[in-house]
Amino acid sequence: MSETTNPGTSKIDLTELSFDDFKNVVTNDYRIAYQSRQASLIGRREVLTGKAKFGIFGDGKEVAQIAMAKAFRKGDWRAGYYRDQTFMFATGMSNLKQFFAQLYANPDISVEPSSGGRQMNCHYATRFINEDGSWKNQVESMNCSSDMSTTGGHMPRLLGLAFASKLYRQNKELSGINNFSVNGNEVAFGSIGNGATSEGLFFEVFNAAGVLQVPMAISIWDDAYAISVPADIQTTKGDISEVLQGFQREEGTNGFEIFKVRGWDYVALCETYERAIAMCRREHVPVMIHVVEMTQPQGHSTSGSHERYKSKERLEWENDYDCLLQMRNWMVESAIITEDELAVLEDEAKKYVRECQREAWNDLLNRIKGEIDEVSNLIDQLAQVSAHKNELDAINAELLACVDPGRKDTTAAARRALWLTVSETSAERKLLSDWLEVENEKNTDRYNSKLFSNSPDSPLKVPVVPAQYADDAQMIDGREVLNACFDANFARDKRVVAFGEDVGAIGDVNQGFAGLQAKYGTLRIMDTGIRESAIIGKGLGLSMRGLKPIAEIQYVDYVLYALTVLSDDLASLSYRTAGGQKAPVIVRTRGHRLEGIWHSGSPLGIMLSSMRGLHVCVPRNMTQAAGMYNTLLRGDEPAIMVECLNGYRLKEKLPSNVGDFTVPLGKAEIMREGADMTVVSYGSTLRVVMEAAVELEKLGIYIEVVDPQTLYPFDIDNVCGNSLYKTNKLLVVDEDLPGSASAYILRNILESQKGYYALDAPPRTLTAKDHRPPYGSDGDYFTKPSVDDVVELVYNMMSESNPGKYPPIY
Ligand SMILES: Cc1ncc(C[n+]2csc(CCOP(=O)(O)OP(=O)(O)O)c2C)c(N)n1
Ligand SMILES: [Mg+2]
Repeated sequence: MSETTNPGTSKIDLTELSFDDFKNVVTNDYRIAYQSRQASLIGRREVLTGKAKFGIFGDGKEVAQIAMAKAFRKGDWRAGYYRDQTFMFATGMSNLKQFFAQLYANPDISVEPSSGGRQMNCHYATRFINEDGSWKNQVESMNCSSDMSTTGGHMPRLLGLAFASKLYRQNKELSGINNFSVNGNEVAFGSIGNGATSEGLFFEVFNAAGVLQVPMAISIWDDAYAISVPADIQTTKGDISEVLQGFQREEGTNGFEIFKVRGWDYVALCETYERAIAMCRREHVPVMIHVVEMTQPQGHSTSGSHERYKSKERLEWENDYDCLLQMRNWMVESAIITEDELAVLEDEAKKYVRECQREAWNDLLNRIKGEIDEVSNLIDQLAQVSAHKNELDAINAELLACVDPGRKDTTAAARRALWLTVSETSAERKLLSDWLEVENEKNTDRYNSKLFSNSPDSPLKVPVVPAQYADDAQMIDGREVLNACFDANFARDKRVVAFGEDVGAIGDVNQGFAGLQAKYGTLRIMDTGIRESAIIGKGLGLSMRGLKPIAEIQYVDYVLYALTVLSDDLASLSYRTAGGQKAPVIVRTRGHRLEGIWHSGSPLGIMLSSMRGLHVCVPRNMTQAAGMYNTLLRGDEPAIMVECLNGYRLKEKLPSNVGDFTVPLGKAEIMREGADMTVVSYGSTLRVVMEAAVELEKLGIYIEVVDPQTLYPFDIDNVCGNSLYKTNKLLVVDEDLPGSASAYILRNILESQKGYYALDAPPRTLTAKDHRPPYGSDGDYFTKPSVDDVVELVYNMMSESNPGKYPPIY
């Protein structure tokens, strides 16, 4: 069979088409929808017979997606959810063979380009960056941002994708950039289930789009259920477009254009999408198309059957109003096609889908069979010379008997054969272990690669440019150093934009952007509403479309309000697309000690464990922060920067190359040398430790203070570990909770850097207490590590080792 082709769907205009053309268009649409339905039916069977793990399909949603695809153009974007296979087939962004390759978790991106087998089926993505990480031309392709399984999780990204069109249209400085936009004409298409509209993210983004007036077209696929929970438990009045009527744009107001259409009415759907999207594209008004009366012919997913919770009447209604059946009836009644012609079409479609399924299955199976042959030959050869012939034969027999074998079976067989023969030496055994080594490398690439872009533009590869200082360099407030850095970067690169709460007019609550909106305009430095998830979503969408966003979360404590977007979407993007997509967002925030329970947070442990896929920068002062911004703004990977809240007014020396010097990520610095103990700290506690070092010197103790500067990556050159080999004692100080970021740091030093072997005393951590810091200086003193705490803990550790020299203080 030739490579699967996607006929695509064409515009339907009853006034201009001849009957034959019209018939072709309609027939072709029906064919795509019918093939898609077959894919769902076969897909479910493949799961139930054990060839795939799980299946969720777009049956019952086909016809609306055909209509939506007609309005989708090159340059446009999709951010949707797991029901959109028909849309993906109809636009040509995916095809049937890829559909099955994903169902079978084929890790080869040439066969399964959406996720390289990493995501469940119907989780789509187009690969919009090249192998080397560089951008493809997005204007010439149709673009699909990567799906997630979380209901509504994609909404913030959708907003950002739409917002990019607005900036490309309105900011004339961007007009020279033509591989991302043509005058902002691109529409961001979203889809979401009726149930998922109950999520907070939906409402947050919906409101933001109404305010921002962006070309966002959100389709709600309403099948009246969210798994088993019916609409009246999900939605006020049981009807989302009804309750959102207040968002309807009126004469002289902003807002949405809201449409409601039935999911089985092909003609109405085509007309609605054509009208809605034209308006959205032309006027940059957000539109919502509420598609009602949709069905789920096979229930929600392969996890259960809907007969358990739908009434007999409902199930009968779903049969009668199946969109394919309704479209079919309409085609026959309107004399567009005959029953006989349809029978041929349907028969061919069934065969075609089956063929695609078989090809996809055989593609994977044949590769694995080849690997089984290889490894079983090697085990067989080993068996001939081994004292464990019988056991090795048994391993082989088990491998060869595997039903639906996978790579875990081949690798496990090789590993077990090597265990058995651990005390033997032979050329045959060496061949097997060599094979395993090569396979392990390939499997690491298949299953563990691309957490970051790792491209030539990775921030880890940005050249290091030291800060330079004029002889008469000014000492200025830390915030002014940052301000000068941002100013230089806005001037240097017109793609840089910054936004957040109070970022625009007043230049953020600590004045880092002060004066910059007046200088660079409201399309570069922007205020936003109080909507942290939407802020990060904007960053995601803008950065996917070639801009360089600095998305500000006012205080680190409010990062939690954007955590799902940061963790589920941004952090996992590169990994879950196997390097097919990237979003180099710089998240700017500030934290550590100040005053009050929600203004003193330092939840680095939360960040480290939920945002693997972002660099985590914890600069000790604003100069280091500026250098890290300079690095990140020249790189292509996402990061979060936690500035020290209590550092903006401390004086720092202004580098003469404030917009150009770079602080490399993952490079720890020794802040003070000492032979008695290695003390590792970062952010605001670093200053505390430096003060403590002065006091300790008076007690005859010399600590070596190390600032890792970034927690991810952590101290690439083993500066901490090497220091520990000198001092043999280790203390980690931070103001996160006990066992949080400090445990992460310990693990890096003791395990990864092998520091354990250098210890001559138990390693310690000094952190905040288990609760949040009370408001007030006393609350801070008794909750967060103070200079006094550091001095005493260091002293006590020395005293434990040598009580004669360091008698107990009290
Ligand atoms: C954040 C989150 N909560 C819960 C789930 C589990 N879940 C998956 S699909 C689903 C129902 C979604 O219903 P709806 O939005 O109406 O879409 P439909 O599947 O009906 O098309 C639920 C609860 C999830 N994936 N993500
Ligand atoms: Mg639903």
